[in-house]
Amino acid sequence: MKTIFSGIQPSGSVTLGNYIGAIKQFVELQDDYNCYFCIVDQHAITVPQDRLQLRQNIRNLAALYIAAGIDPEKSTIFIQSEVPAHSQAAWMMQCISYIGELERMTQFKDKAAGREAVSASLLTYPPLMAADILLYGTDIVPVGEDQKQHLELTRDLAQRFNKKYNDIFTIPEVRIPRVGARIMSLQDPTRKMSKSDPNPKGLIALLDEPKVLTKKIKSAVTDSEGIVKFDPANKPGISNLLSIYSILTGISIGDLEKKYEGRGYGDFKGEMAEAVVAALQPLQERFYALVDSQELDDILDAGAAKANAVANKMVRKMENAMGLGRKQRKA
Ligand code: ATP
Ligand code: LTN
Repeated sequence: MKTIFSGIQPSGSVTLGNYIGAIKQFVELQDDYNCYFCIVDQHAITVPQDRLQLRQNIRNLAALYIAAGIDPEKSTIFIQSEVPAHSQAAWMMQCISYIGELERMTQFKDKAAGREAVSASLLTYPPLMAADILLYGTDIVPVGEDQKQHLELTRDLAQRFNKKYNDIFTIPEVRIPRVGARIMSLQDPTRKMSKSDPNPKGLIALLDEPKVLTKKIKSAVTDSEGIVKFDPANKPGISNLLSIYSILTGISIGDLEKKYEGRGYGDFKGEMAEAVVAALQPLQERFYALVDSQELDDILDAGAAKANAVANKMVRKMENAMGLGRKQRKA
């Protein structure tokens, strides 16, 4: 069985973008692959976080993974900081990364822009991500479109290590969903929906209450034409809503266009809100039953134990290849 690894940062309320771009794929893939789904809390602290909020976000994300359909019997769910091999491997990956290539990452440029102080970790974030992936012999990494560049760098670093030291890493492939790879902000449909958006009106959180959710959809920015048509270049707002509506209901975009022919955006948004509420309701119920339970802790403990066992072996291989520490003796 091939191996899949992916991670999400506990950096805010998980959005519909995260669900459609990432989590939904995880659920679909778990029957056919050996899957690791990580809560990448060490990535989250590359920008300032409130400690209590971070703790809560970590737990929420773990419960959301499961509420959304990831089955802990099939997949390994764990918290990055509970598997020290990630930081050990990240250091080694940093040692073979060049500052120039890290500075070229668009996520670094975006996140560094406008900050008074830019942490060194914002720059060295991709080698940590490479470590996450390479530790498990990962074949495939399902992510949204925005992570493509990081995946290319991961492949470069893996090849560089293999060539320079020893051929120990599998070169991972990226897997981006055909539709919904880039869900846009409701307030600025030219920017991606992001869980750390300071304006909550731009995002739909998976845990938004029906009233809040309906209000956000009704106040989503569209255009003044009033025609429900999929045309991302000229009508980014309504096209984004059409994508979300279609993915959550399984109704094709063409059928939705027909359904709303001759009707205005008001009707469309009202019915779309009902559909989104209906799609999220069972997920929210499962979430609340799980988030404060001992069961969740047991799942995360088991996940960390399994991940530690696999990742520690790869760290030993990396250290051996680079000549760190002492030669291992047979007991
Ligand atoms: P942050 O705002 O803190 O950067 P984020 O919302 O961008 O967070 P990440 O934790 O960086 O989320 O990403 C988790 C996964 O969700 C990744 O696979 C990413 O590609 C995917 N993803 C994030 N935003 C979107 C989006 N708007 N559309 C589709 N996929 C997305
Ligand atoms: N950088 C990713 C989160 C992430 C990740 C990973 C995704 C960290 N490690 C390993 C896939 C595989 C992001 O910001 N979305």
